[in-house]
Amino acid sequence: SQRESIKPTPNVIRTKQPHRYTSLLLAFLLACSTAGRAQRITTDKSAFAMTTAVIYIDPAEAELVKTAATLLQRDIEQVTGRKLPIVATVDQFHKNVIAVGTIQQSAFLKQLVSGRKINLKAIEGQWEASLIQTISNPAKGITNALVVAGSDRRGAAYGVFELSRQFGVSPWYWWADVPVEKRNEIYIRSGVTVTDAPKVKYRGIFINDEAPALSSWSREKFGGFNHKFYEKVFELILRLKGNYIWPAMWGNAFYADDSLNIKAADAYGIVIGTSHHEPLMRAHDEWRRAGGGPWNYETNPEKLRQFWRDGMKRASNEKIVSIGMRGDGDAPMSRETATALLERIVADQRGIISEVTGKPAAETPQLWALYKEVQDYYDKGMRVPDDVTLLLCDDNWGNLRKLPRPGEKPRKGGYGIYYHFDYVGGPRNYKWLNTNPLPRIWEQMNLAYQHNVKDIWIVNVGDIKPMEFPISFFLDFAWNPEKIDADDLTRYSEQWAAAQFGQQYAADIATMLARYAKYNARRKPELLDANTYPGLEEWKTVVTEWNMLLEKAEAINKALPTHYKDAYFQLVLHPVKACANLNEMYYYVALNKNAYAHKWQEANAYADRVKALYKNDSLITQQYHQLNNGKWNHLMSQTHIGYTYWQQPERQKMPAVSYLPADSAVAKKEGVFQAVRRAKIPAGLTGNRFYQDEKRGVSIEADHYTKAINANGISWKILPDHGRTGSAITVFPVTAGEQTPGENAPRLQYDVYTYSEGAFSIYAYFSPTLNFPGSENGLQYAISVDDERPQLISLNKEDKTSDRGIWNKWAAENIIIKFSKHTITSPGKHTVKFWLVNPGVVLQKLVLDFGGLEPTYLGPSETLEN
Ligand code: REL
Repeated sequence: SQRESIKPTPNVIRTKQPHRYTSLLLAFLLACSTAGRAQRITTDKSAFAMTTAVIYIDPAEAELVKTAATLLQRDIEQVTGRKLPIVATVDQFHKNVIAVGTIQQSAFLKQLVSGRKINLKAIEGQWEASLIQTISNPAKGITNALVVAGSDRRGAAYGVFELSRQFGVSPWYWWADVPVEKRNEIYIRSGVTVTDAPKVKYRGIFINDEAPALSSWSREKFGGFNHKFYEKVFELILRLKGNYIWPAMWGNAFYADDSLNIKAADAYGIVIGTSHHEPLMRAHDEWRRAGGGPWNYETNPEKLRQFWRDGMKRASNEKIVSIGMRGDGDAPMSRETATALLERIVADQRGIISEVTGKPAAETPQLWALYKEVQDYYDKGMRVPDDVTLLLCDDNWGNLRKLPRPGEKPRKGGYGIYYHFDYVGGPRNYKWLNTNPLPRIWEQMNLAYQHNVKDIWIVNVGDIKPMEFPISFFLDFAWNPEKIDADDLTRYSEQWAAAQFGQQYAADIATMLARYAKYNARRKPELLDANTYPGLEEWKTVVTEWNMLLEKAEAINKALPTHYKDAYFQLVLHPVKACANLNEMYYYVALNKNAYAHKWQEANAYADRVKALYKNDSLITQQYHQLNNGKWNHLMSQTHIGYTYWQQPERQKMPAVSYLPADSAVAKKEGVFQAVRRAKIPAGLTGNRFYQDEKRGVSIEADHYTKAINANGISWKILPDHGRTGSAITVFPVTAGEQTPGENAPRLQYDVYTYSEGAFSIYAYFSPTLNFPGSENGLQYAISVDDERPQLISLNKEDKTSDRGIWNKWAAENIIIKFSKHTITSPGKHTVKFWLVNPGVVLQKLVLDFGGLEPTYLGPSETLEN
């Protein structure tokens, strides 16, 4: 028979996993350690009591400092019920003073400096730095001062919002209804000076793909994307310590739609940019509105120059000017577009910039975005002047495409990253819910930071909601990437959860935030269908995981005090509920198909269940829209069921199901119609029952190595919870040079035991990292078994475009799977060796296939030893 003709294949078992328990212990110890941020708030009643003070601010300060002081006044009032006076001079009537100001403008601060009551050297001349300090007897008649000093206007504001955060006003208090913690008094610890400043210069968000959800909402609540809307957005950005935005541009134009938008930007100190394909501060839609003719510099240069000149004249505020040119409306320029033409466009644009500003172009911050095909122009040699920031871009799916080489000559304008949490385009839009797990954002943005990308970090956040958690993380990480390590993500998430919901359930909530994003990242909800998981068993496992998560999310919802519930629904329960429901719906479509094909009578009940789950999807949306008296109406109106190609369907459409005529059904042979809701994972799934199962091969999570060999200053490090199933592993420093496998080379070893000998294959699963060094061979790894000669394999050199071909598969499946063949000549212990060649390679899983591996989407679940 065919079976007998198959070569003998080794049966394999795995050895113990030495790291499982150590890593658990480590996680526990980390969770117990105290917060990284210097805490200013105390319960010590002899400390500085905020409500006994006035807020002083010099009338000469910039609008932003006044805005910050007013918000501080409001925050204190929200917490304590007491409204502090804001005063313009400090005198003996004010015993206690909260002095908010900048080194440049505050008369009181200057007085303190000259009287040697305070030393501001630590922040002087810095970008956005702040210093917070209490001083007793700072001046005649004043008992105590709490100084919040900024090296500039945003520095002062960040100092204020750091305090607010610490005394219990979440940056999300308005945007996610996070309740403000009430207290009678806020005491500020004395004797500690805290200084802080960002590591990344411009940190911001792009409101994009804003229809239908955010557009309908902003229309209903504010009358559109006007200054009332933007004031809310700017306040949020400031509280999150960001400073930069690309405003909404789907049929919207920030400068043209409301002349007060620019004033709001200034009052909140937010730097405005226009997106990557909107040069010289003009929204794309304005060209359409103006009827400017062809968007073509060869045939229509005069009109374009005038259009851009007007844009520059109007944008008198703080800004970063996008330069360069793409095709009309985010399309590539024609193939024939010559680099020479683009260089001329840039030169002409800079001419306009200097003409309008009356200064050399280099004095206005500019960026050139290497988005999609524009990167090819760069790769073919096109350059822009050194003062322009090169905005490197991800592939729209959170995977960086290019980074400066380590040791590359620094550029004056430096580098930035444009990243995505939300996208409209292929292989499919993802705009509905948050599908961005922190570990991958961390890993990619850390890579960027370590490669000296420090000038701009901007992320496409779609409708803002429901990206609250990853937005917080992106901006916190941008503030200081050196403060958050891969191991700190659990702690970060717990602190974030505690800041929104209090300490009691913070750890559980953090786990849920991590879990739902991880599950969603396996495949974006818009890409799911009944065929996503090739086997019903895998489907069932996935749905069971979702439903267990939901069970937990609902239990916490029950236990949480009522005032947290609106926020909890938006931030935690809704995505879990909606995605558990969606996955289960597709699972039942798969069950229906299978039962129908077998003519099992259960087919009809499965079909009914699909209908019920489909309906439930809209009920869950409705629940969101009704929250807090309809405050968030429309925000979940993004269609997400019924996709037929990359673009979203106009309307949702239930997946097709089939009914059997009553008389044609036969009884099902095995299994029963059973809802997987609330089911526990069957014990067997984590036990050893696939031990020697040819169909499943042997599956090893990457972090469960037997031995990690560090060498040449390079160390292996686990990226906890990174990846589609378990954790992942990579090396640090990420800028290390290429390594050659050899006796003293960094590698991971995985011991396995076989009962026989023969040929087998190894599938290696990687995070979909792209060829960011742009090298001929892409990123490589090497693999061998025992003393075999290591095989050198490229992860990603086939990817040439990052918007078609094999890349579609990598992006959609969020994995790159590589394959190698091996032979062993005797049974017994064998060692799989995974060799480092290039850093940046992130290994998630190894699967050994002995000939009969059944198809799965996530790979077989891990094989465990007895
Ligand atoms: O995600 C992106 O960067 C682009 O698809 C968008 O920036 C693009 O401008 C689109 O919204 C419309 O033009």
